[in-house]
Amino acid sequence: MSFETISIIGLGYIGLPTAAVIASRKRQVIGVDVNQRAVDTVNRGQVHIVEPELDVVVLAAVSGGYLRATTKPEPADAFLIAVPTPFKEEYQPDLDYIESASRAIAPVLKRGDLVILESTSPVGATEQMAEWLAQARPDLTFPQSHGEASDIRVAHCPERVLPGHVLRELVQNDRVIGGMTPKCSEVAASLYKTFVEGACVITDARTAEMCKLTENSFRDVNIAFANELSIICDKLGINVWELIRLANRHPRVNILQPGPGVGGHCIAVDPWFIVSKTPNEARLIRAARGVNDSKPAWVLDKVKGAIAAYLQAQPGKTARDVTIACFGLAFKPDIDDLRESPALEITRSLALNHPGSVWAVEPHIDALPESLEHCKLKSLDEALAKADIFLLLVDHKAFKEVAAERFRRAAFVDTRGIWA
Ligand code: SAJ
Repeated sequence: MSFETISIIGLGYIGLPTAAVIASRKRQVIGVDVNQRAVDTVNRGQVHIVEPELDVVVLAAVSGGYLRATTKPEPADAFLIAVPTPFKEEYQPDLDYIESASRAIAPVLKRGDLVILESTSPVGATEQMAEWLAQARPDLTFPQSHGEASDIRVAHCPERVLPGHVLRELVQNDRVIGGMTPKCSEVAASLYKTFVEGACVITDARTAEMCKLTENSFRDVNIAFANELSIICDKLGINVWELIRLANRHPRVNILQPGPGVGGHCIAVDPWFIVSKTPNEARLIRAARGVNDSKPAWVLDKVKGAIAAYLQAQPGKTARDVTIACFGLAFKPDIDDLRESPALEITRSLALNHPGSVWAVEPHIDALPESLEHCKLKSLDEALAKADIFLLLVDHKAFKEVAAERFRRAAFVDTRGIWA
């Protein structure tokens, strides 16, 4: 099957790179987004999100005439939906964005079109999307009612790219393609094969949905194990990072790294999509979420302990005289993304509750977010020279390079094990 025109719905962290990569293969790509500013930015050949190399690929795609953006869906041969799937109250998946995207493309669908859901979704979401499309277009047939004979093909193909490496992983990663019927999978695979160098592995839609949730839950559970170990080891007076290095010498052990908690908008969210469907069965997955979500509070307790020890050693001083420097705000190393970052949450709580100064050191940003209005952004050198307590939150390269005599100057709490 040949795809003359491909439409990407949602020009965010996944949709825009995907649109640009497909356009770089000299296909006509129409990007659709409800945000007029994002659409205008893309049409100028610029980007509204930070991802290495993305600006170059988008500029080439737009100036070459292969990519353009609009707020209103237009006819195309394939539609890739890459909109957010957050959770709402009680960790229930929120499919509102998928529903509005489906309803928005429904009027322009025509016989033979392919619709792919890329957004990370709870099991059953692809079938639900097909149902919304069928309700809006009773004149067309869909796989849930007409199987292989349907007018419209529907598949789920979850994105799996790592922020910071999106352009490489989009092309090199294997893709799991779950069609609502075998023909749907086959047609979807033929689209991905136009730009994916990894294998395109075929399954059904529900397995593809669960596969993506499983990958991120696997990581969450394993990080929770590391985080729990760090709390146990702290109590027992053992350096957890040395312990993990030693245990990982076993050929069948591979423990991940503890930290201040799990951030980003994927790993801390997706396990809940499993829990919400199977609350009684997903016991370990739920417990892991609890362990990781409670880590920031534990870190704050450690900082309290460090302040108390500092004041004991400095009679006459009060907490008001103590300056705390927080090293790192991003949700993981060497990126500028502060979304759902435990480092940001911890710094914010300190800035609100500590009577002395709280400084943030984040080499990847120029200004602090509004939520840190009580905090000051400082350079690495100034913080290392003047703060009283160091709180290491992100293992940025710049922090790993700090010489031991500089960070040993003050008391520190090291949540990443690079100064410990
Ligand atoms: N983290 C630790 N210890 C570790 C590894 C990670 O504390 O040993 C923390 C990080 O600091 C960060 C969080 O976990 O706060 C998540 O970071 P990450 O690098 O594990 O993952 P993300 O959220 O950037 O991207 C994940 C990836 N999924 C997997 O690796 C299974 C990516 O491939 C997915 O495409 C992405 O989620 C997504 O969009 O779902």
